[in-house]
Amino acid sequence: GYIVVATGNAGKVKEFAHAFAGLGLSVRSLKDYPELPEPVEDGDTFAANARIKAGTIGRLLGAPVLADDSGLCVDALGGAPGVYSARYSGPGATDARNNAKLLRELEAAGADASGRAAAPPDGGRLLSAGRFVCALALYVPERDGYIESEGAMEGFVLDAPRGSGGFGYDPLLWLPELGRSAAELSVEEKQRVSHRGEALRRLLAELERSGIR
Ligand code: ITT
Ligand code: NA
Repeated sequence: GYIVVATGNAGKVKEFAHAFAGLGLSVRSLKDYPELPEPVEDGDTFAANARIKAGTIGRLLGAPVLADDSGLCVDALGGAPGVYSARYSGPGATDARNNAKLLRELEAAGADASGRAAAPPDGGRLLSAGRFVCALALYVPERDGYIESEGAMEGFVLDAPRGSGGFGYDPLLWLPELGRSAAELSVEEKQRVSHRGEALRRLLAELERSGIR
């Protein structure tokens, strides 16, 4: 069997493919449905955007569809980039440009979280506490409604990228308890501790309770 995830983000697809493989499901993403329109993410919250993406695609397909809206919330920037994480550096945004913009903004703000947690032993400064947040929405056609969950992963934004795994802002989020950045985790390790892994475990528990599968 397979599950449709209403995402065009290859980093998310890789993580969901890994997680659902354990349940014997493969993942179909928006790349597999080039005829479908891109959902318009105009919600104010991660949860609202996840519902928009799952509902738009789910109603068009008349099938259950999962969506993920996520981002990085940085304390020294009042929670930015938040729901604007993917588009932080403007039109033509890329992970590299978004990361560069984040470092510029934190430098401009004079952000400094030194001493708040153990920094990388081989150098690198902590600029601010922050967290990844992930909202999941599963569109359920029988109810024209949703099953929803959320997860978070706390860390500190570094003054320079570290690691080559993951995607997005992973190279900039330092996880003091693990002594690594999020980009220095394997897919398995990230799943165990990440906002997405937590949200997915909560969604599966919620599904179990609802008696849907
Ligand atoms: P879809 O809407 O098609 O799923 P998107 O990339 O536009 O793809 P979002 O609107 O949810 O998705 O934006 C999420 C952004 O937040 C993403 O582009 C990353 O920059 C960041 N992000 C989310 N989860 C992340 C993670 O696990 N690691 C690093 N960055 C993450
Ligand atoms: Na979004």
